[in-house]
Amino acid sequence: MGNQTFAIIKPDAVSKGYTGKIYDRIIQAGFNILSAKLLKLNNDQAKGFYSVHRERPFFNDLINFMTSGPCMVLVLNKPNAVRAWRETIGATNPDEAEENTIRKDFASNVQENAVHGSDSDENAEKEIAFFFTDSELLTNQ
Ligand code: IDP
Ligand code: MG
Repeated sequence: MGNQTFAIIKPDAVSKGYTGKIYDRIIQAGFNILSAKLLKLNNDQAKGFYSVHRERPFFNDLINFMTSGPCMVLVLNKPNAVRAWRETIGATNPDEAEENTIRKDFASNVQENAVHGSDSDENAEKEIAFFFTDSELLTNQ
């Protein structure tokens, strides 16, 4: 299992002022932040990032949501990072998320669900490379 995963603090959470609280959760859960930046996705970035979902009925809404305002993209480091971060964020639908998970505490609904987490080491690597160059990671500085 790899030690890195990719996270997004999504536009709903940034606009509601939850960035700091979610950073606290990241640190309390034992992750090191290897890189982070605040950016506003454009249409091409959002469609490229979520291309696996392009046939899903919620795709257009998802792209509109993800481009609606600034989001924070991060690279997180911890042993078994992908699984550990998915456990920290909870289920996609906050109604199904466990107590004390980020989505349970900060998500509005199944779409505006506060955070993203990679679902495999392979996708973590791809998603990190989508937003960061190697030299932007602390491990390479
Ligand atoms: P994940 O973020 O937990 O990995 P995915 O199934 O990969 O969940 O879906 C990607 C994103 O698409 C979700 O985080 C959420 O923002 C949105 N999404 C997923 N399922 C639905 C849905 O049924 N309705 C609306 N939006 C959805
Ligand atoms: Mg996913």
